[in-house]
Amino acid sequence: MIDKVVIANRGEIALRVQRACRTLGIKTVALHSEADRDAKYVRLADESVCIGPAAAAKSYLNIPAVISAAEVTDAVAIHPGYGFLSENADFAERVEQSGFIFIGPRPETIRLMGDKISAIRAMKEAGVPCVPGSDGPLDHDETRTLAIARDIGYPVLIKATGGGGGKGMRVVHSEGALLSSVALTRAEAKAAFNNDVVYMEKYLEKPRHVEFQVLADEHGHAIHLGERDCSLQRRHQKVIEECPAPGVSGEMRERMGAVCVEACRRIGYRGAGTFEFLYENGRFYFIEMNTRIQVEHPVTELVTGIDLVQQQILIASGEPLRYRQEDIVMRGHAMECRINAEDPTNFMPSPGRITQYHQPGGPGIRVDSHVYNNYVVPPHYDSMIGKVVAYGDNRGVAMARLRIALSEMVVDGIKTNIPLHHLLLNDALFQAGPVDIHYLEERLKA
Ligand code: MV4
Repeated sequence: MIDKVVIANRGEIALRVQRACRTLGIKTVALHSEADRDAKYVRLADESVCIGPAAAAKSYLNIPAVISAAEVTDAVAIHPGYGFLSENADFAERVEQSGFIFIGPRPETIRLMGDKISAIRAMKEAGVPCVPGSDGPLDHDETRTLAIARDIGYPVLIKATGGGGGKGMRVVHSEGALLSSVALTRAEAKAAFNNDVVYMEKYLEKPRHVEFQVLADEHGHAIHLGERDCSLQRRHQKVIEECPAPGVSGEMRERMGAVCVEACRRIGYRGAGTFEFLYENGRFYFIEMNTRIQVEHPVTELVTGIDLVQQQILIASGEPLRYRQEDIVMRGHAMECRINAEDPTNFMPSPGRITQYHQPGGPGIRVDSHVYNNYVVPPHYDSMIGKVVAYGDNRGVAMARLRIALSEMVVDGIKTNIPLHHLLLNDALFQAGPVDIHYLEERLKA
């Protein structure tokens, strides 16, 4: 059994993982950079180790430093959180080679899913519906590339297999622009990811982003925990997420959930994972799989009542899943606002001292945040300082509670995106139901 976990992350997720460990009676080791030395969650941990200077490359991304910290504290397992080393297959491999448990999927699975082409191939073989496309890399035969695009039909999207977070993508509207666009995407991908392999998909013009949460153990059991809608995003940064996705019927959920569960079995998936789909005209198209716990996991926790981080740890301990699919009941609706330390008008980061902090509460409100009065938001990392999550019997109740919670919340001394959340929660179209992935940016332009 795991009795001590190293938390290889910072901020709200480090605190979230720490809470899950404590609930399970597991000791925690907080790793921190010099910039995070005084954070309260670091002091709350049973032990802490400074792993380097503020720059993430020298601390939270420093693999030897993380593994040494596990060695000196005699820990059993390492939880990577999200971001940083969470989807680094080489890291997972070195954790295991050093004799520790990586709380996540097998390194080979992370590698398989980290390469978009191999991920799509594996999913297609497992029966998951994918976007019509090149079914593999584009080669240097221009006639063939032109033929694939003609076959798919314009517009098409050129994507880098090593890409992510929206980098390394280009929409092509006509044949005349195709070959130069492929060459440009290739060159950019080579520069950004040192991998010039690109592929082609039909470009879906107004999809929603709907993702399915899964849990799988080492014993061949897998379950799904329904879906989330994360369409409200700006520059590939999600802003508001919700569970369930409005308009996805119980029948559709069961069908797509079963598809994801079967795919987990086929690839021998282990741990928590997310299947990302584009959802357009009632159809799902797989685009990517995330092999980590995600920022927006609390909305699923509120609707299913299951602690996903605890489940990750139990699975990593080798335990069989305690839930069967029929035990998973989705009840009510949850919505999450990501609170960022940023200027709400120009989205510039706004680090600095929080001179006054007041956290909202009341029925159905959950706040996941590591900040407090006089906390200094460091300038070195992502600007998210926490999440306000609301639960209610239905979407309207959840949204009303979220609106009230945000109006109670006080974060003085820095700028935050709370005004943007008020705008969105009061937006008639978003209130009325689902919006597509372009809605927020179009709304901001208007
Ligand atoms: C797409 C697409 C339309 N058609 N693929 C963006 C990042 C990466 N996760 C995949 N992305 C997209 N792939 C096809 N075939 C549109 C996007 C996309 C997007 C997807 C999810 C959430 C937000 C997005 C914003 C812009 C574009």
